[in-house]
Amino acid sequence: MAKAVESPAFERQGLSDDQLRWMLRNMYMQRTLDNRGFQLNRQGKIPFATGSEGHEGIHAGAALAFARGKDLLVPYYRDMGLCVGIGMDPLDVLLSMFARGADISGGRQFPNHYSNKSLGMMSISSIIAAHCPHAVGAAYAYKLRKQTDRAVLCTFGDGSTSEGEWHESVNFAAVQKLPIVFLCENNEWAISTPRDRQMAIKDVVQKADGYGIPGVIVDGSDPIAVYRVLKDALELARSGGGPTLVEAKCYRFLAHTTDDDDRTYRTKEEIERYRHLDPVPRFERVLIEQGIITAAGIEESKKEVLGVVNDVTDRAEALPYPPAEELYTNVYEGTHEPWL
Ligand SMILES: Cc1ncc(C[n+]2csc(CCOP(=O)(O)OP(=O)(O)O)c2C)c(N)n1
Ligand SMILES: [Mg+2]
Repeated sequence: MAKAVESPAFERQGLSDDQLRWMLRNMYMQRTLDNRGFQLNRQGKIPFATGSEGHEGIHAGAALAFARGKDLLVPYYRDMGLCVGIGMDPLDVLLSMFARGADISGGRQFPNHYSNKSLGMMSISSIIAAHCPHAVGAAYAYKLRKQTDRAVLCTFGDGSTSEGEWHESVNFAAVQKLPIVFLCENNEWAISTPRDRQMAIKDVVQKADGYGIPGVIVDGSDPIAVYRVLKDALELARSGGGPTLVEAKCYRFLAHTTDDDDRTYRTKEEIERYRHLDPVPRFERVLIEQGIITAAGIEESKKEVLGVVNDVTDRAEALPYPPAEELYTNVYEGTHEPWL
């Protein structure tokens, strides 16, 4: 049965003051990078950006639960804060946005579709849920190789759980008891499709029952609660206990991407109704109440983050596109150039 986890009264879950302030900084970093993407797009400097405003609590908590150097992250396109949280350089975010030659994919990937082998981060797929079988395949490999101290963290949105590949992946992982955690970032929308047009159940986590795995709901605007739930689920996976489906409730405050006009399918009033779920002011309040940060400390942290984002924006923008003659480099195996 799915078990609901309430956001408890403040309980630091073994996290130090520095780790708690790190979480807040990660949330500022995500929001600042998000806004930078939208600004650069509106200035005509980059073709496309995604926004993850509202998902920051999930990303900060998940990033701390992830065991760097051991676990594998198989993220989706809305996971900028999670990718930066496990160690991706913000410069790489901007290089991807600007499609510069120095980008990890050489400027060839869709913007915001990062990968980073050294951090254990698989490439992001635009095709929703297409990455779930890949994540399960990696978890299967860990099992076959008896690498018992490693787990896979696979993330996706609520809409992705309607895809056949999602169901096949969860079923296979459950039957094989694979070391994987499925993290659904339920932001109530799949572009213009609201949750109640996507599924006839209230909670995504109910789907866990159909596959015989544990399902846990967590308040995605509380990074400490997310950390606790994911830490337990990843430990269960690493120790041979099989998969867990975690549903982190949140809300998408920005349009789906810079290409989307959300005024055509939802009202401003609805967005305001969800404002109480905004993880950033909520977590600021918690840390101030607990004496872990001061109002001045908050301003300092925001300023420092803005300085980093300004710096990486300038550096990325100043770099060149990949040279035209390298169009096919690392795209096709060997020297094969299909249209020459
Ligand atoms: C297989 C497939 N169908 C449709 C699309 C178009 N599409 C891109 S994102 C998206 C919505 C996904 O919603 P959700 O999984 O809830 O993630 P969110 O964007 O809300 O974080 C859709 C339908 C796609 N990329 N791939
Ligand atoms: Mg969604």
